[in-house]
Amino acid sequence: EGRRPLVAGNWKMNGLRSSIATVEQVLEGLTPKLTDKIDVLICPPATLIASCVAAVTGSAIAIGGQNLHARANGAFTGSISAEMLADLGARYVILGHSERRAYHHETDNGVHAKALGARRAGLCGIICVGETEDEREEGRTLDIVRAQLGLGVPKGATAEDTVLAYEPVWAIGTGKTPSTADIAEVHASLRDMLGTMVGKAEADKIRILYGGSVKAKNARELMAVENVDGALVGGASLVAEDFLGICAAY
Ligand code: G2H
Repeated sequence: EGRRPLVAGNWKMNGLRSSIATVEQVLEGLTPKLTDKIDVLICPPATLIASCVAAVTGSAIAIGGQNLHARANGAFTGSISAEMLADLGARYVILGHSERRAYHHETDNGVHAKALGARRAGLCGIICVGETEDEREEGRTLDIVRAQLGLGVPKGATAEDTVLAYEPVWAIGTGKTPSTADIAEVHASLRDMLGTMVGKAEADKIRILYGGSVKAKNARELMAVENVDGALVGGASLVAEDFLGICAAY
């Protein structure tokens, strides 16, 4: 398979200029032995992208955004385009995170448009999917995530422009995680669906991250699950020691 794992930190709406120190600590703590094996990404708030990029220049750490507007420019007060993120040196962008879906009414079609925007600007889009607690209890998990994938991921997606992240909504920031068997089932189903969309050869190259209460303590077990190609980390990415502990799962 040979998929290179990606450990991605999502700072959400956290971080002031003083938080650049966290990036520097992560940088210091990453050994070449580790960065030979994995890709490391930090997605700070947009206000810190430029200074984070400056802090990691020449290193193995990539910087990304947490959202974008699908259009390249225009009268969209308060919005930031893929081109603007790329111009700052961002290389990835998180798309369709459940918090954006819940609080900003993002739809699968909207995520699709944003993914096209990311591709247009040369960014890799990390497209998030995941079921709510009710949907899981109703046995609809696979239907939900496959529908989100089918509508959100654009035609012709490649491993260069697309990463998937499975984040069960009920596991986000709650300390709860699905069983490894449940994660394996969802990831296998997503990979299968990707295969029908982009062909098996490309689907086998696209990374599928797990996200939702990943901590240094559970990372080794979660990252060992088949078809789990890394982690999308929220809370535990805010403290360098915790984030490095997750990276060390590899
Ligand atoms: C899920 C995750 C990061 P946390 O949102 O995307 O957050 O690790 O805090 O559950």
